[in-house]
Amino acid sequence: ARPTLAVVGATGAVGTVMLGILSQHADIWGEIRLVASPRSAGRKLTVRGEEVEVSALTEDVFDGVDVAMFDVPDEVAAAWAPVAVARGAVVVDNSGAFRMDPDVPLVVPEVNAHAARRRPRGIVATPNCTTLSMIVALGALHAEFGLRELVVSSYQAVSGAGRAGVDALRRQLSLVAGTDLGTRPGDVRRAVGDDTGPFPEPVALNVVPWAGSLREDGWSSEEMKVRDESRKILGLPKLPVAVTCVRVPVLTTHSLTVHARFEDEVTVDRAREILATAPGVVLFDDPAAGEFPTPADVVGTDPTWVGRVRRALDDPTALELFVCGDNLRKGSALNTTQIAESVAAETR
Ligand code: 11C
Repeated sequence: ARPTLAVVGATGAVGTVMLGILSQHADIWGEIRLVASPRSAGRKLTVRGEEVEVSALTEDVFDGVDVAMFDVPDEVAAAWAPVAVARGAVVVDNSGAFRMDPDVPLVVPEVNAHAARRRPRGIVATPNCTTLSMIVALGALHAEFGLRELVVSSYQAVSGAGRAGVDALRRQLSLVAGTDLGTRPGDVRRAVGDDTGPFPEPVALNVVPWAGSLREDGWSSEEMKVRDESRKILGLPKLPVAVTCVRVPVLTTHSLTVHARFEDEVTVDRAREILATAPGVVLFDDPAAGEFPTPADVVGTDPTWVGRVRRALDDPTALELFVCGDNLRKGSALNTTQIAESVAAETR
């Protein structure tokens, strides 16, 4: 019999993309059970062309489930993933609750697929969408050149903050469209009002150098995640990583500028060969022809797109890159689904 899958958090921004991906990979699973908070229970969602009623998150909902994909807040995952495991499921979790647990592998199949097989807690974690938007390309370069240091800045889409982020940008854009706002200090803020949704400042006609919550010494939680998770996935626990996370008025697709320093001298030609052939990566890099990835073209696609590949002007061991990845697909739903499918394949 084909295995049973539960999707926990089926009604969210990532859950919705998961259902779309599951509909495209239709022959893997037997039953697909959709689970959400009691507030959403009873709603009907479409997956594989069929309407499925959403069940409330209870202990019993995991009976008979082989794999459970979770996309819920950290505290919900922390409480409920062990319940699903106790009922016999392997959990693939997209929250931050377990990523840095030494007994939970943090997996990106193109980079460290082998890690998913050692899971003493019955849980496999999938990284933060910002880490994921660059790590497939970096993993390929690391395998050849040996990574020594990373300096990155992110340009993060509002859907990283879920439906509330999307609603906030749409609302703000409707308030500033067709006006002359954005020409005087504070005019956008006054037009948008105090309700800036999940962001600390207006995001329409703006960039906001903040994502997540405050950690020690002025760092944001998002910046710490990019550093800690990159180290764990690449198996480089001391890798120096400097990150600045920035929110931009893009709906979906995170971008990053990357300065990556390697063990020895690198050539752009070899880097381009690696990126052009790495699974899950598309090299789109011809500035003379106006070709480089942008979120407007990358959104809705699966790969990590890389452009603007240059050798650092002042360091022959370093590369500069511009990377884009759909934060709801490879950044969350697709990576989670890939891991769930590889777990299902083990048991067949
Ligand atoms: C964002 N990457 O763009 C974040 C949201 O640890 O999975 C995802 C937080 C996480 O806001």
